[in-house]
Amino acid sequence: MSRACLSVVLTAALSIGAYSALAAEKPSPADIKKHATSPGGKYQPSLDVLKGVELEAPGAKPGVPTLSNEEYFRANQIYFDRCAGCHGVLRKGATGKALTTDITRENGFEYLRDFITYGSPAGMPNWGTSGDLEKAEIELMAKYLLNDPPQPPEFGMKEIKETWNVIVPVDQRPTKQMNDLDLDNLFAVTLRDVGQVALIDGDTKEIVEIITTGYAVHISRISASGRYLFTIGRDAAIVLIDLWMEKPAPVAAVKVGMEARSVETSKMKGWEDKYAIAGAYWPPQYVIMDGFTLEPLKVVSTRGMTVDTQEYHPEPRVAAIVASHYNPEFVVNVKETGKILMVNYEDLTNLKVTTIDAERFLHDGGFDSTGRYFLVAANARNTIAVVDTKENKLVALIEVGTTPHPGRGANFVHPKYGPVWATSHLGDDTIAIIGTDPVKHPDNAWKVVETLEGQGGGSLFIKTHPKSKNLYVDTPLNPEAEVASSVAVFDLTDLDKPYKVLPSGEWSGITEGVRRVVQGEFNKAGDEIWFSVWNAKDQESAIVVVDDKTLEKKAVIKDKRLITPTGKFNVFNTRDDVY
Ligand code: DHE
Repeated sequence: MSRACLSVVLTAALSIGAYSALAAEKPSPADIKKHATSPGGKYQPSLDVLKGVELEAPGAKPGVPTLSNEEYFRANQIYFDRCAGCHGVLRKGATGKALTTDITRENGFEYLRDFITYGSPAGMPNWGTSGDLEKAEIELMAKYLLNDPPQPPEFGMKEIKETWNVIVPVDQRPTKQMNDLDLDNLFAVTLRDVGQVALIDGDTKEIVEIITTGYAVHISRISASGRYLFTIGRDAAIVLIDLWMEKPAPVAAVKVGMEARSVETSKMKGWEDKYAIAGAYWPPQYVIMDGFTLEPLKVVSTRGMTVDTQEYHPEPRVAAIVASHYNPEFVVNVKETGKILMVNYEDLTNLKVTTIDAERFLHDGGFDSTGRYFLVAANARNTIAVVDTKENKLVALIEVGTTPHPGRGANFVHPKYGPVWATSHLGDDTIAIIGTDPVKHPDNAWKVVETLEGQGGGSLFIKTHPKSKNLYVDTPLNPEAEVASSVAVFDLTDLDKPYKVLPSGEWSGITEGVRRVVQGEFNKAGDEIWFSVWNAKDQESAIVVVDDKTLEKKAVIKDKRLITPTGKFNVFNTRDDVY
C-alpha cells in the first residue's frame, strides 16, 4: 500500500467509533492512554475524490471564526480524508456523531480543539497526541467545524451524460472473439494507486494488457456472457472493456457521481448483459445504464429513513450490488439506512423497488452456494443480514464477531452442518460459519454453527472453491507485519485441525515493505489460488500463486507494471458467482 493510500485507510479509518465523541465528557489523561485503533477502525471510507473539489468558504458570521478560501480548502481536504467516513459529508453523522453547527458551536472552539487533540476512549482518535495532525491543523479543524459544512455538488443525469463516452460503437465491435485468450481464465487485477487494471492470463500468468481506468480503481465485475468487463474507480468512473477485441480495450466510459465503489451487470436469464448498475457514495444514488454502451438511463437517490430509528439520513452510500439470478433485479445495499433494495429492471419507467429493512451499515457480501440467498455484512453492527432473492424477503439477521468483512464470503459443505457460508472479521480473529440450507438442514440454517479462530484481526477476505478442500483467510490489516503478510488455511475436511500458515509475502521474494497479502482468488479450474502481495506504490509488489492441493508456492508474478495490486477477479468465477 502506498504511504498516501495507507494513510487514507489508516487515518480516515481512525475515526471509527467516533460516534460517542462529542456527546461524551472530555477524556481524562488516564483514559487517553487507553486509546487503541483496531484493524476495523483502520477501514473507513475516505471521501478521497471529494477532498479535491474546490468548495467556497462560507461567508463571515458573528461569533464564528472566518476562514480564508485557502484555509477552507485545506480543512475540507483533512475533513473528507479523515473525518467524513464516520461523520458524513454533510456532517450529519454516519457511524460517527453529527458535527452540525448547533452541536459544535455549543461546545466551542477550545472543546473541539481538545477533543481532536486527545480523542476519546470510545473511539475518537487522538489526532494531536498521536502526531497525525499538527497543532495548527487541529486549530484549523476546530475553527472549520464552527463554520457551516460545505455542500458538495449534486451529480444528476445532466452531469452524468456530460461524462458519457462511447469509444467504440456497438456496430464497430467484433462479432466474435478476435484473440485466442482463454477468457474464462483471465484475471482482472486492480492496480489501485495507478488507476489501472492488469489483465493477466490465468494459464501463462503473463500480463495481457494494462488498461487505464478510474482513480484508485476499486472492483471489476463481468457481464453474464463473459464478454464485457466493468471497472469502477473511487471517482465513480466506470470503464467498459470488450474482451473480444484483438487487444481487449475500453469501449465506453461514464461517471455516475463523484465517489463510488460498486458496479454490477444484469444476469437474469433473458436479460444477460442488457443493463449495468453502479452505486455511488456521493451523491447517494444508483444509476442504471445500458450494458453495451453505458448510456445512463435512470438515476435514483437513496436518501431516506434509517431502518431502526426511522430518521432521515441525507447521505446513505451505496455499498455492494449483486445481480439476482431469480428475478430481473439488482440487489442494492444502502449503507447508512440499512435497506436492501431489490431493483427490478423490467420497466425502468415504472420502476418497481422492493425495500427490505435489514440492518444499518451494510457493506459487502455474496450469495450462498445455490445463488438464492444473499448474505451481507452490516459491519458496524457486527451482523450478517440474509435476504431471499427469490421471495424478496429478509430471512435473518445473524450476530457474528466484530466488524465482519466477508468480501463475497466462502461457501462449502461442513462435515457436520451441511452447506455453509463463512465470513472473517476486521475486528477480531474469528471466522463465523453460518448454515445456509433451510431444506435439508433446517436446524442449522441462518445460525452461526461454528466459530473458528484464525491468525488475528484485520482480515478482509475469505475464500474457497467448490473443488477445494481448503479455506483461506487473509489478514492484510493486522498490525503485526508477519500476520499481515501471511494467510491462514483451514482444512475443510477437519476443521479441528490447526490452521496452516502460508508465508506468501516471504514467498514473493520481496524484502521491502509490509507486503500485505490480500484477497485470494481461484482460477477457473479451482486448483490454484492467487494472492496479491500489496506494497507501497514506490515499492515492489507481486502476485503469489498457491497450489491448492499441496499448499505450496506455484508461481510468483512480478512485473514493474504491477503496482499496488489488490483485488483480483477471475472472469469465470466472478461471472458465475463461484466462491
Ligand atoms: Fe473495498 C469490495 C468499499 C477499502 C478492496 N469495497 C468493496 C465493496 C464496497 C467497498 C462497498 C463491495 C462492492 C460490491 O460487491 O459491489 N472499500 C470500500 C470502502 O468504503 C473502503 C473501506 C474505504 C474506501 O475509502 O474505499 C474500502 N477496499 C478497500 C481497500 O483498501 C482495499 C483492501 C484495497 C483497494 O483496492 O482499495 C479494498 N474492496 C476491495 C476488493 C473488493 C472490495 C478487492 C471486492 C472483493 C470481492 O471479492 O468481490
